[in-house]
Amino acid sequence: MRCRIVGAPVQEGNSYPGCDMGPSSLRVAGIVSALRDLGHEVEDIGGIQPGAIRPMAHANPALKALPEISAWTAAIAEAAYAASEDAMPIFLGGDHSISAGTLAGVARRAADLKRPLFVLWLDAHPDFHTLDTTTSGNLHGVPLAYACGQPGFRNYFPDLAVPVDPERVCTLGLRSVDPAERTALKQAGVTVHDMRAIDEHGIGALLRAFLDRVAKADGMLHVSLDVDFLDPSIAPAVGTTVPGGATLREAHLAMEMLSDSGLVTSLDLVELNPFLDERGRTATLLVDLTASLMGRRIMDRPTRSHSGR
Ligand code: DIR
Ligand code: MN
Ligand code: MN
Ligand code: MN
Repeated sequence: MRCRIVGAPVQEGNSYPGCDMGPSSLRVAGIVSALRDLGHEVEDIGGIQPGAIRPMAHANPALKALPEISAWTAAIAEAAYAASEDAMPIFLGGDHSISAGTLAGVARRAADLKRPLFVLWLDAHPDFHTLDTTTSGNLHGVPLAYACGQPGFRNYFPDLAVPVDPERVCTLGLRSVDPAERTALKQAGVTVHDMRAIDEHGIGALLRAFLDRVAKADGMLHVSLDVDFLDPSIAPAVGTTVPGGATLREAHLAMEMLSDSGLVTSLDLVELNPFLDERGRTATLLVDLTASLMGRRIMDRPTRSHSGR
């Protein structure tokens, strides 16, 4: 497979600075060599530059860095569209606001190819706020709503070439959902699997059902992996840790099933804050998970000791 690594060093969508170092940390942790070792052809195109910032006023006084994230979204959407032409793009965040752009770009690509785009959102949070409903004002809380064409983004974020159909979105791992998000997710018809569903049914059964839908529809599949999907005990390097997340094995099983499916056409690795990491532990885990998603199997895994490295 041809993979294209695209850095999106955005930190303004999050109130804890440091996510702009995410791409560097993932590169140091060996993302490129891990993919090459699996036989993939890897091109690292470096980092996206933000577009021109234009001043903006909005009625929601909580909003933070709206002009900056709007400019980033426009630049990332263009880059994502271009990067997905002849390769599988792997976007290195950056906070989760980058997915406003990555989803906009890959949705446009899927529309060109006349294939339905499905989205697997692996996160403690659904990031389904609009500019009007967010109370934290952190724009890493809005990308999925924006990409799904929820109201209130016009004149602030770039117009979408084509929205993602919310009925083709599956969120997995939720355990922190704001009231406005609950209502909007239900109304839009997003498939929501919270941590309780994972506990009760197992991550494998939930993911299998979704992958079957994608396969039946001959869909493309975008996977968006937020570090806080994982339990903080294994992935501490994120500003918004929430206890009770996916275990190491749940996460690897999900990646291995995604790999077997052959359906994944693009990937985000987001919210890694290397300033909060323990000697690259979380970055290394993200690289290992990406390797599982791209074909590494237990029998081929490098041996890691119990020291966690
Ligand atoms: C919360 C937290 N729903 C917000 N969101 C986070 O700020 O809107 N998303 N942390 O990843
Ligand atoms: Mn998120
Ligand atoms: Mn999150
Ligand atoms: Mn987040």
